[in-house]
Amino acid sequence: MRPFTVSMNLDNINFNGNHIVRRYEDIKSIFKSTDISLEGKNPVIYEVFESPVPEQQGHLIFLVTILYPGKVNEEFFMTKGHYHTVENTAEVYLGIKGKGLILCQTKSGDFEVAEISENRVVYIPPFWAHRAVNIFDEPLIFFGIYPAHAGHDYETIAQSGFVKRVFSKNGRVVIE
Ligand code: M6P
Ligand code: ZN
Repeated sequence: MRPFTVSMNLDNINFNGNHIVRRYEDIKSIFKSTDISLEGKNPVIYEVFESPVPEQQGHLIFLVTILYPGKVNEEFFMTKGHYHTVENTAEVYLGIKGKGLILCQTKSGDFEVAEISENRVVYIPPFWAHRAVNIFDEPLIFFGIYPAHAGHDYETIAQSGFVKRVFSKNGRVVIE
């Protein structure tokens, strides 16, 4: 592979790699309850623009995630969340726009919440699952980098979920 550059222009983002789009119907099972008001609209909850890099050890995948504002009943829009299949691999996020929380947890039950916002860097160490939550009324946009061979383990989260959820209650952000 040869060195390359891509544009970070958010008005027209495209890294020429995978473009993942997840809508309400694709991921509604991750939320505490279903929301009839979203059934017909089936809004896009988030999209990810990945770099065109082979999923091989040695490479780094970089990406931009756009997590839209919204709620499923009282629960803020969020990503599915995952452990890495190769568990001893880390990830770095750089906040570009908006405000959110990165929920992190380990299989032994440790839990941590990291705030992400413009110009804030979040380091997710090896062995920590991660899920982004948009707690603001604008899109949460962040850049990320992780080892290209890491892989996504969604199954563990699908089975046991995250320890905590994030809700909007009376205009306040509540983690419970
Ligand atoms: C971040 C990264 C990606 C991930 C994306 C969406 O951009 O962690 O690797 O794919 O969020 O999250 P998820 O894969 O959990 O749906
Ligand atoms: Zn990851």
